[in-house]
Amino acid sequence: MIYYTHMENEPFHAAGQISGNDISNFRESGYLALPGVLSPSEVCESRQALTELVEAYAALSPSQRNDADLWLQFEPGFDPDTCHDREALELHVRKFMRFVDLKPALKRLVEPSHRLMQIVSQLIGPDPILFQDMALVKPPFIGSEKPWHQDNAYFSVAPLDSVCGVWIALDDATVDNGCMYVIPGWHKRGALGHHHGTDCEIAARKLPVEEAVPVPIAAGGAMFFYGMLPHQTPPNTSPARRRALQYHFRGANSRVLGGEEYDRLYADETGAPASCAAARARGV
Ligand SMILES: O=C(O)CCC(=O)C(=O)O
Repeated sequence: MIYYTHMENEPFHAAGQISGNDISNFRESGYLALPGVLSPSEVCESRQALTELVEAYAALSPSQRNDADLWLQFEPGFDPDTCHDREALELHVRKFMRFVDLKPALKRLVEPSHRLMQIVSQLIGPDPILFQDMALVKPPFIGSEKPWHQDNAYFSVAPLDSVCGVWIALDDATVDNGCMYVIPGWHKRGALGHHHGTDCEIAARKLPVEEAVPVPIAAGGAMFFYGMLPHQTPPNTSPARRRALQYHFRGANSRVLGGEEYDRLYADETGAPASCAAARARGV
């Protein structure tokens, strides 16, 4: 059953049900964008939770920050230890990681009864396992690019099609403020070699970047996508914030492999290990 939010007239997947067509589109294109996966109040609580994490971080001394459970990454060139203004601190955060045990509002979204989990279960099977939580927040004007990559380059999970990322817009994500871009269907093309440039990335010449499509999503909507789908987000060149949560799940029967086993599985068309760890080991 699809409800409508009173705010934006966007469908709200209150019951977490998706159609057979949605599932076929996910399998064929490698992604599925849905509006209203979070309710307006969940969007508001999630934004508030991120602000509170920055407040908690601001209260720590530099040495406490190194030891804290909470992990924040800032935009290049910004030193949080020399900034004593909380708002400026928040507007330079690029990434948060490992917050589900710190913020109940962000944990509720991945409880089995939540519509988000019900959608993931319909895509990769029942009882999906959460194995990573993060927030990617592109501040106005300075939010930097995330280059092309496959998320499986960062992981070591088998089978490769058992990984599903869920990227949730907490602000309207647009072409100007850095929405997702994907290459539909390229989750079926196998592992693509990664190297370390500005980040762990796939060289653009290995991809048909002319086939890339933007996936603008209104706040509360989410993109579900395979760990094998190449994707990228451009810099935020606008005055608008672009906050997003991202959770990664693996299927109930999936396994976490050791390095050598994963190097054999996640290998490019020549058989060369393609992951970020393999690139680091080769010094590229
Ligand atoms: O939200 C973003 O800007 C990039 C997210 C992403 O692709 C990732 O962290 O793997």
